[in-house]
Amino acid sequence: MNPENSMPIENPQTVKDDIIRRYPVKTGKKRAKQFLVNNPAAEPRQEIGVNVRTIPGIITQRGCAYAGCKGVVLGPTRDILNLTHGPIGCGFYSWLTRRNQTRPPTAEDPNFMTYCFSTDMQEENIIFGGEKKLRQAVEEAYAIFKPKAIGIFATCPVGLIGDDIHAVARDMTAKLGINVFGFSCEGYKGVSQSAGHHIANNQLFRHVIGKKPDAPQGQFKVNLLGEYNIGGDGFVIDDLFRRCGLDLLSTFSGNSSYDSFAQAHHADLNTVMCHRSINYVADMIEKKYGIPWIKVNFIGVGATAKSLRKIAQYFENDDLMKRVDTVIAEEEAKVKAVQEEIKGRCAGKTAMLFVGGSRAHHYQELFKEIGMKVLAAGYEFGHRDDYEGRSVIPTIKVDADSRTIEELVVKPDENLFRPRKSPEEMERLTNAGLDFKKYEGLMPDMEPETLIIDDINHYETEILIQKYRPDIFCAGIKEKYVIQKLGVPLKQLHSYDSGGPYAGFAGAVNFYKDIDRMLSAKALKLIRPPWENGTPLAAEFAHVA
Ligand code: CFM
Repeated sequence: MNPENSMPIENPQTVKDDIIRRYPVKTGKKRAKQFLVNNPAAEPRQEIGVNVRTIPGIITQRGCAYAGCKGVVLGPTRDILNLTHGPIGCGFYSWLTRRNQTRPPTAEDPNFMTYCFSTDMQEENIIFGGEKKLRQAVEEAYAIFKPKAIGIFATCPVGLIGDDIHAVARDMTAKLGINVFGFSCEGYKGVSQSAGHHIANNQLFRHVIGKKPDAPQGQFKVNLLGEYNIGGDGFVIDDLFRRCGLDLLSTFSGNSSYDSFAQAHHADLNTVMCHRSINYVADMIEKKYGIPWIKVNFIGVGATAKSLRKIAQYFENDDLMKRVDTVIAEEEAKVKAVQEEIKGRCAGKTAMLFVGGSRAHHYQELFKEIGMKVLAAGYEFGHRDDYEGRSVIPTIKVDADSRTIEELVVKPDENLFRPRKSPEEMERLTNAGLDFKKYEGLMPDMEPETLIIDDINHYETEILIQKYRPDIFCAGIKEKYVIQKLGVPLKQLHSYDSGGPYAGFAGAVNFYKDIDRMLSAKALKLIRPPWENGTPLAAEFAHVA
């Protein structure tokens, strides 16, 4: 029963069938592959259809490749001057809305994140070409800001008219003597922003990582990959690492700088937080420089403690392990009382999470810790490995859309390749339970009979809410007000609304409190959705033979 409205919860298979039945046949067939009733024990294991184009006409939650490249991966880097080559809207709408924070070490250090740089293409540039304007913009930006590096980001029209941003980047590198590189991240380049992550990361790997020869000081040198410092999450993790005695060389890309990327190859361990956006970089760094990687998660108290212990286990140092245990004990003591109190009010309440490519999984930890149940979840743009685990990677079919994304061929670097652990050490650590390169994905972590829906759309969201009336829905700004008008509170798990940080122990407390407050608020409960309030407008698809 759903305690809120005492309606019996429908059988999930019936919910799925009911949703699929309402689509035109072809659309229904496609959507059925992306829509599972979870059965983690199934043999053979369930396979989900993902990373395919959204059907035109459907209101998706997804973003574009440009958003994934310029906004997600390079957006949080403060001293690379990010120049959008395109009409002004692309630059404007990717300007700081993600709440990715940064802290330059001193007031003199550059921070370009508060600026929005664009070539502001006009019709004339579309017709006669925009390269001249791009050259001028790069020179002007250099003259004013004197950055170490400039990134040029292509938008859809740039790809369509064929401006060669890479040729401009090469010329400008030669002329200005700084690192200028381009990203062919036209919005249409892939089926979602996931393609843009890959384009961004390939270029960082090619043009920046490994460029700083001097090794920084430190005993336990790590990088954190796939943490973007939304709402200050990265600051919380930085603080935990510092107190444990870990030396964080580089975060990709929360609170990052050009030099931090350039020195990443000096680390002895890579830790991967958001698997979707960056797992291939961890693989490439391992191949080229010999640095192993492990999956971590700093969302949730249990997950944070486990991740810190995994890092300490890797370094096989008793002092480090003791320090980590002390930090965990101190922090857990502070969290427990809040957790228990809030659990008293939230236990048994229900949540749905439809977010990006990793948070729909990671945030389930926090809900579980206060006794809440997740009824349905899914990614906007996850790949099969994010749902089913990395063991399926060799079986993933490469289709025409993924073929447009370059796969770099990486070999061990002649001078810089240095395996951090011998094969015997790696084996010993693996046998002791340290899983290298392992991610099990979202599906095994969810209860049987929950719904797993990839690239959920507005229409399906509304039916889910009608049928289940969850106590809270987690998604983004595009969904927020539509869902709240149906009487259900929406927590933004992209920008966190005005809240956060939610990472680590301190972040968990913030999250529990925010959820508790949202579930206790009475206002939205007064709103009756259309189906409980007279006759809603109904429409049917015309089934054309
Ligand atoms: Fe990774 Fe992200 Fe996410 Fe992502 Fe994103 Fe984001 Fe996200 Mo919004 S990199 S996949 S492309 S954790 S911007 S910080 S919240 S959709 S779940």
